[in-house]
Amino acid sequence: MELKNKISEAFASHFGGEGTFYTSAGRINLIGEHTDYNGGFVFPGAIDKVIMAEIRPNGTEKVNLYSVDLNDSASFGLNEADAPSQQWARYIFGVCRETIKRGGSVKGFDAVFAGNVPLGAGLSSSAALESCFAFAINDLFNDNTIDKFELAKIGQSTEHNYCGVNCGIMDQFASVFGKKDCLIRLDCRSLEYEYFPFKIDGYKLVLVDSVVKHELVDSPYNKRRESCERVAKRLGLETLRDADMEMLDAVKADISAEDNMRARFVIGEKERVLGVCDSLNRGDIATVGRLMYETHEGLSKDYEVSCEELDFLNDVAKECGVTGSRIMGGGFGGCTINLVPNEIHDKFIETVTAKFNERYGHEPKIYDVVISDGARRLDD
Ligand code: GAF
Repeated sequence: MELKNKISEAFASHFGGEGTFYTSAGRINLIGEHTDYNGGFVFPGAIDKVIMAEIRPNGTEKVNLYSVDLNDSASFGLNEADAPSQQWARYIFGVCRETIKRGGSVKGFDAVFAGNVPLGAGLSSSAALESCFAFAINDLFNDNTIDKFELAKIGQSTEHNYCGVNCGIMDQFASVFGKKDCLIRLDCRSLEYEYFPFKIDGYKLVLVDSVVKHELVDSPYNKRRESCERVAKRLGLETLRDADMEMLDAVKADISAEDNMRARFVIGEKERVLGVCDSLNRGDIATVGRLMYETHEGLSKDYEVSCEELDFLNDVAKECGVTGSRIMGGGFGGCTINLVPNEIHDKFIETVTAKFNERYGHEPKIYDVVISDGARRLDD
């Protein structure tokens, strides 16, 4: 059944009547991994995998939620002490609390939501959920007076303060600012951004999900961030944004070999994002692809956020002649993102599915994705 109908039926049966529909999207990132919390550049876009919610103020101080996909309900008040026990509901509780902390208004509401962003695949289902509710709360209770930058920060602070993930701003920014057919080159230090039309004739963006579950809260993601912060501190910098290889070499003796490797990756990645943007402008897709493979290599060997399955997927992509392929998102599982020429698309999918199945005893999941709009109200 279509997502909207499914939600509408559940809303009528749980709460009666109807509310207003809001949606937001998961994201891909063409390049620029682990650079956001280092004040660097990223190059994400929202995709056609969404979270959708039907919401109606209920005139109380209580929020009542029903998740269609989990078939689970939660209710909570709006004070700090009212945090719900279920993790999925904490994302929404966090958005309410972070809005209130910023002086915004939140009143009680009833909501039903569902989605098709694959969970644990590194496509930021959590950012989609956060930005969907942040957008809705802004619209329903704040006359849209909270600007979009703040909406993204509300989602990010939710991750920090209610979900235990010390993430950067990329995912929430992409979900809030996402625009059809455009990637966003975002400077994560200044939050200046530019939309890049992204519709490369003759290529598709294909995600291959290793189905190795990606949960940042249980991964060493926060540790990677700490490594970068240690090196920046040793260099006397606020973040690694202004670091270069020469500076890094100069403090080599004072930092651990591991921290050195992490910083080396970040410094290289920062440049690769700019390289990809320039290459796209020139229509040089081969260079875009080469830089994506370089990123994979760095994420695997220096940043050490890959796993056997993701490296395998990357090798198969290379063998099949895929233009660019790499781990996408935080790593430790989830998807590779692949820039695939149309003429080898079907063959690549067939080959990667068969080879992965042969090696790991189960098929990967494949998603062709299209760059789409991010958070918004659905009016029709
Ligand atoms: C996760 C985080 F949430 C982002 O902020 C970003 O750091 C990404 O991993 C790695 O680039 O998606």
